[in-house]
Amino acid sequence: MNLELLNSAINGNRRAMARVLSLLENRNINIDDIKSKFPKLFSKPDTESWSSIAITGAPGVGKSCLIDKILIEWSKLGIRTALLAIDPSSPRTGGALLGDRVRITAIDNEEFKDLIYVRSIATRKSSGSAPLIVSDMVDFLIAVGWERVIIETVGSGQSEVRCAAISDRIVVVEGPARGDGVQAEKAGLLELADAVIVNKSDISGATQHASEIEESFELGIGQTPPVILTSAHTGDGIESASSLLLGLEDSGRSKRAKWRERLLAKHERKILESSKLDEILENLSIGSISIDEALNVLGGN
Ligand SMILES: Nc1nc2c(ncn2[C@@H]2O[C@H](COP(=O)(O)OP(=O)(O)OP(=O)(O)O)[C@@H](O)[C@H]2O)c(=O)[nH]1
Ligand SMILES: [Mg+2]
Repeated sequence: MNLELLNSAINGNRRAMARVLSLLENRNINIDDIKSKFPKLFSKPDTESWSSIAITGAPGVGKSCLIDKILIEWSKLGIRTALLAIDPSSPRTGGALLGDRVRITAIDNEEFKDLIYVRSIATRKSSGSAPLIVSDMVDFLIAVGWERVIIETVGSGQSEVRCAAISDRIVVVEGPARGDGVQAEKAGLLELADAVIVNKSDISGATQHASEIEESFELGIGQTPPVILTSAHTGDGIESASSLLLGLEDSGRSKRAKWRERLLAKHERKILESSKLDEILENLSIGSISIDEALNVLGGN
């Protein structure tokens, strides 16, 4: 382990921090090794508020535009925020797409530069490990002093949903109604929501969709998460959304759904990263062991 690099990252050198994040992303360094070398950094007292928040929702609903505005609001309060934008596009075309998908202008502001860190992560190559890689990166960012970490991820696809589930809070972003109400897939994502933002309130159908979502929540059990209307274009609702998110509570009903996803992610990682995986796959393919036997070997401790 490169202690000099780690010390430099811990002391606030951004380039060193970015290099450590790359090492974590490429699985060339283990977060547990960093934790054992710098236990104090990772043993911060439990604060009342959350450290990581996922902003998730369908492509194009305006997550990035919204985050841009939220970053500005939080920067005005002096809050240091890091954004990890999960990009599911292929690493080959990713380079060009990444810049496009994350339109964060808040960092162009000299005044806020030191308060904001933005990084894209192309997850295609990491398959099932993505959620736990993101989780390691979040832990590191918080250990080196970032107060809040936002994870932007599209809310479709198992891996993306799990990237959201590793965070302390989940915000689901929606757009105006498209006439299809609240479908099953959407309901699955809404189950994880601690808050819902219906963005593009400048377009007709947003208010209607917010009501549809509220109604769908009323049918469920437990506490209903707040549903907020915003427009990242006109700025309507941004200030109140930004402050609501800062103090957002863990909606009890989303807790179990989050833990289910975390459990599955951890289990999947255990299997995918096992040194015995190749051998077990070979044995399965020649029929010398059963699936249950394979799981006993791979999923055990
Ligand atoms: N009318 C309107 N358009 C918006 C609003 N917010 C974002 N948009 C537009 O919606 C499009 C998508 O915005 P993004 O912020 O890139 O959406 P995203 O959810 O981050 O998209 P992906 O990262 O690709 O999943 C852009 O053309 C934005 O200009 C809004 O409040 N009102
Ligand atoms: Mg985006």
